[in-house]
This record gives sequence, C-alpha cells and structure tokens, in this order.
Amino acid sequence: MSNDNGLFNVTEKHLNTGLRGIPVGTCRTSFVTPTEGVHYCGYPISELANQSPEDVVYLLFNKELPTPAQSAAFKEDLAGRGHVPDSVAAVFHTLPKDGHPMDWLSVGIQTLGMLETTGDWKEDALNLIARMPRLMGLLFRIREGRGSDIPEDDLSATMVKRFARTLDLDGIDQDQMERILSTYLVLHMDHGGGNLSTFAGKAIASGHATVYSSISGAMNALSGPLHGRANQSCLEFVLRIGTSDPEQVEAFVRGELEAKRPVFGFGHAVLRAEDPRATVQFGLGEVMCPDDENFKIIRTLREVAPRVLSENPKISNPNANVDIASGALLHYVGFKDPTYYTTFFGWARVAGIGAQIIDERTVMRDGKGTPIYRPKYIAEQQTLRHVE
Ligand code: CMX
Repeated sequence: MSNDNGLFNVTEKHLNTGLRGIPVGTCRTSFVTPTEGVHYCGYPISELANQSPEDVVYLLFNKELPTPAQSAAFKEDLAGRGHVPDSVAAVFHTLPKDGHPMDWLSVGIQTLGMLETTGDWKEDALNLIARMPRLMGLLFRIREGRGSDIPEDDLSATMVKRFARTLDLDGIDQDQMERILSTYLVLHMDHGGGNLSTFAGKAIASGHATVYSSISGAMNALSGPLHGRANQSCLEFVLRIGTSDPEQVEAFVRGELEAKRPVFGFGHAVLRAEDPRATVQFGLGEVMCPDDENFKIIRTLREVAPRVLSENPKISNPNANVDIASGALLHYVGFKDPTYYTTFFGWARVAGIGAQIIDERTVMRDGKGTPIYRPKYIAEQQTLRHVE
C-alpha cells in the first residue's frame, strides 16, 4: 500500500474510482474489519447491540462507555436540549406529501439549523441529536396526514420513547417497537470515516458550514439507492419474493441474477463474513417474530442466497449484510411503508457524523482541525504526464 516514504502510491488506476482505498485521514470513532464488521471506539458492534442509544452516543463523543453516573448525567443533558420549535412543524406542513421522507428529513434538519445554530461544533451536534426523536415523529405524522392533535413531547423520556410518543400509533406492541428501534439505532450510528454520507458531512463542515448544514447535506448523500436507501430496496425485495419456500426462494434469487439485478441484503464492499449487525437482528427476530411471514422469508434467504451467490467467483462476499433483516423487523413492529426506512438510518447516523465532525473540526492536527477538503483532480490531457 505504501511506498518507501510511508506514503500511499497513487497511480493512474486509482483515478475515477471514488477514492476507493485511498487513505485520506484518521477516524477516532469507528473502523470496519472484514470479519467482525464495525467497531465503535474499539468495541465490536456485537458487544454494543444491547446498550442504550444514549450510552452509545456518549461512547462516540467521549471514546469510552459511560459509568452509570455519567450515563444519567448525559441523559439529563440531552433532555435539556430536546425542544423542537413549533415552526419546524409549520415548515413540514408546507412540504409535498409525496416528497421522499429523506428529503423531508434534510429540510427538517436545515430548518432547525436556521432557527437554532449556536456556532459551537459540539453544542450544535448534541442539540441536533437531542432534537431528532421529535423531528422524526413530526416528520412521520405530518407527511402521513396526521398533523393535528400531536401529543406533547416528554423530554425526560428516552430518545426512542419520545419518538414513539410523538408518533402515537394504535395497535402496536410498544415494548417490541422500542426494543427493535433501540437496537436499530445502535447498529447504524457509525461505520468508519469514509462512507459516503459521513465523508460528505465532514467535507461540508471543513468549509465551516454549520453542523446542521453539514448533516443535512450528509442526509442527502445517504438518500441515494446505492447508499442508505438500500434498506428500503431490501424490504421491497423481500415483499416481492412473497414466499419462504426454499425452492421458490432459490428460483427467485436465480431469476434476479439472470435478469442482472442485485440480490438485495447480500454482499459487502469490506466485510467477508455475515455482517454482525445482520446476525444481531436475526437473533432479535428469532425471539420476537419467528413466525412473521417476512421474517420467514429472510430466514430462508439467509440459507439459500449465500449458496447461490457463491457460485459466482466474482462476488467477494455472498453473506447477509445489515440491510437484510432491518426492514422485516421494522415492518413487523408497525412501520409498513419502506420509504421511511432510510430516515431511521439517518436518525442513527446523525450521532456518528456529528462525532466525526467534532473530531475533524476540534481535535485533528492538535486541535487546529482538518483544513478545507481539496482533493486533486487532473485534467484528462495531463493525466499521463502527471501520474505514473
Ligand atoms: N447480488 C448480485 N450481484 C452481486 C452481489 C449481490 N448481492 N454482490 C456482489 N455482486 C456483484 C457485483 O455487482 C459485482 O459485479 P460486476 O463485477 O459485474 O460489477 C461483483 O459481484 C463483485 O462485487 P463485490 O466486489 O463482491 O462487491 P462490491 O463492493 O462491488 O459491491 C455491494 C458491494 C453491497 C454494492 C453488492 O454486494 C450489492 O450490490 N449487494 C446488493 C445490494 C445491497 O444489499 N446493498 C446493501 C449494502 C449494505 C452495506 O453496504 O452495509
């Protein structure tokens, strides 16, 4: 990877590859290994799955898990920051109801920024994290046409309970929903420094745009179907299969490959084993909803798809990725419309992106911060002269 000077040798083959594999900085919050997946501040994600989202936010910001006293103080601190001004709901009421929920999320964060920016990186990141549960609840309700009689926020409750309270859905098992959402948030908070949305957010912040503008931009990056929106596509894929019969599932998977379509929920750019985040969610599903139709389909897919995908030696990792199970679980606890799923991903990722922005702005280079991003592009006619 490196030359005699310890520097990465950039050659012509690296150009126009989306910076794939080219080191650009250091990350203090998380890293990804091929077999154990993402680690937050050194902890493999499988060890953190049962922590509260608030404690994992604390970990990403402070690089250590809180003591019980620190945890209680941090929850109280977040509660003091959670109020969302009424004008955010007023803006939501003006948005097109058929606009994608990720576009709503981006507008919501940008609106909060216009109202609430302090200019202090850490304050703004923590304020946004604390306001996300209410923002998410308002987004769901107003976009779905349930914009009146919204229950008051309860700032003393956990982040997940505040969202559930604002949402106020009938006929759901509240405990199960909260358990699935807590786990979902923890599993999705961070994923190394170079994933597109995190990278985009840090790049925007490097020009000293506000935390809100940077994270709103990061949400736009996350909304693409090749990035965060894959979780929406995964559940749509499962719903299309419609059977858990192994022979029919195998025929479906083969049909998708023949039609040159991706088998959603499988494969990964870095991992070379089943994503531990998928393993955790399968475990949760086996306890909570083993007989749910969608869960039965993904259980069969988990058996069948890796075997079929392994027949193609080009596929580096035929195993399940994080997106295979999250949609089935969210659907089971009452979120029937997959177009909302990426907003949960965005909600979670605000923590990791926020923590990484703080590190880049206030810690890197002995506190001076990373300079404004400016990678080099080479005019095509100069390529051969400048790059070996
Ligand atoms: N279905 C069909 N083809 C697949 C595949 C899958 N699940 N996984 C890999 N391939 C194909 C690739 O498209 C690529 O084909 P070409 O050489 O024709 O371009 C080839 O196998 C080699 O790919 P790779 O090196 O194994 O994997 P990549 O880094 O290129 O792609 C990913 C990774 C995730 C985009 C890919 O596995 C994929 O498309 N999976 C399905 C979509 C999906 O579930 N996305 C969610 C990802 C979740 C996450 O990133 O955490």
